[in-house]
Amino acid sequence: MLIKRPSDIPSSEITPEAIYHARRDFMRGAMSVAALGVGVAAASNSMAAPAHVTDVDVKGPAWLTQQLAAASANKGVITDTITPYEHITGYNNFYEYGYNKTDPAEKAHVLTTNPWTVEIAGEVAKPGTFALEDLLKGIALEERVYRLRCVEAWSMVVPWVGFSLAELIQRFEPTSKAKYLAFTTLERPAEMPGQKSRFSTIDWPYREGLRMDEAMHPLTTLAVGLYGKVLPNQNGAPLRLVVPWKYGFKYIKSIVKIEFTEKQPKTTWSMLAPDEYGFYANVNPQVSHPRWSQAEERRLPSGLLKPNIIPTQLFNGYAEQVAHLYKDMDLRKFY
Ligand SMILES: Nc1nc2c(c(=O)[nH]1)N[C@H]1C(S)=C(S)[C@@H](COP(=O)(O)O)O[C@H]1N2
Ligand SMILES: [Mo]
Repeated sequence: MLIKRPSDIPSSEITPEAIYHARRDFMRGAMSVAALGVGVAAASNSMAAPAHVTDVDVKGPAWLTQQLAAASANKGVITDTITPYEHITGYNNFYEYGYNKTDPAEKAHVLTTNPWTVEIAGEVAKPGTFALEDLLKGIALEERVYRLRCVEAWSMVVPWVGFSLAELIQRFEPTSKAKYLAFTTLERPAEMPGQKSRFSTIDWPYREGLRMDEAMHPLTTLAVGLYGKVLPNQNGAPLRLVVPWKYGFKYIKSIVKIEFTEKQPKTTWSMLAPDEYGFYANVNPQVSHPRWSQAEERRLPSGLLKPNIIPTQLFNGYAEQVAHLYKDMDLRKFY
């Protein structure tokens, strides 16, 4: 395996894919070395990960690490350059930890994500509260490289590891009344300082929702990993939603409850500012936010000298796959 150690290459030359694939190869290598009975420690030393990767000390339970290592290769269809790990894990929106982009990376490590349970409720034949491990049993994880477009007009390209939400939905046997899904984030102020803040305007817990056909779409993903590893807490560990054709605020993090409902559920940002943020939140360059245009986006990494501004695509570039879901809808009205 002839891969330069990423730490030996000046950062200006690092292509994110190189790091990514080096890491994947390393994980595969470590697995086979372990199987041969050779010391894994020695293998780890010779293929040390770059500092910024080990900075985020993501330790998941053994069952999850094993499931991640067995994940199949990218099923995404895009050729965009993957955003470097340190940007995906260092520039976050997660108001449970504060309003600054660096708050989540600084504070989310205290969150206890193991054990973790998810309540399945509402219009299903088989409701219950399930340990994450049981929820994921028998599910084959896949790498999925998708664009993420935040409503604030920045974007990145993220190599998630996860699976189609549809797979999970079918297990619980939704009733004929199940028209929507309502998701809820953990509420645990002791570990989420933003939930205690007097300056917070959010009515905790954070909530999101999808229409059933959106939830069943094969692109709609529940992610448990990032860059082949356990999802860092700042990115919504241990379980977060990914809906690549919608604005980032739909990608609810650290999910503890999924309820099947007959009526459209209330969602955090549309409750807070209904004129600015809708339930649908489909990426649309033609429908401006009341305070800014959505025609363009700043693709990370982005700096003062190289802002890296690119045009925003309808449905974030996934129109071919998802436009039919909205064929009879006025996208200006249902934003
Ligand atoms: N619980 C919760 N989920 C959340 C948020 C949040 O503040 N709390 N922010 C959302 C927003 S606005 C965006 S853009 C994405 C950012 O995900 P990332 O930090 O993994 O890039 O998470 C979304 N999910
Ligand atoms: Mo966002």
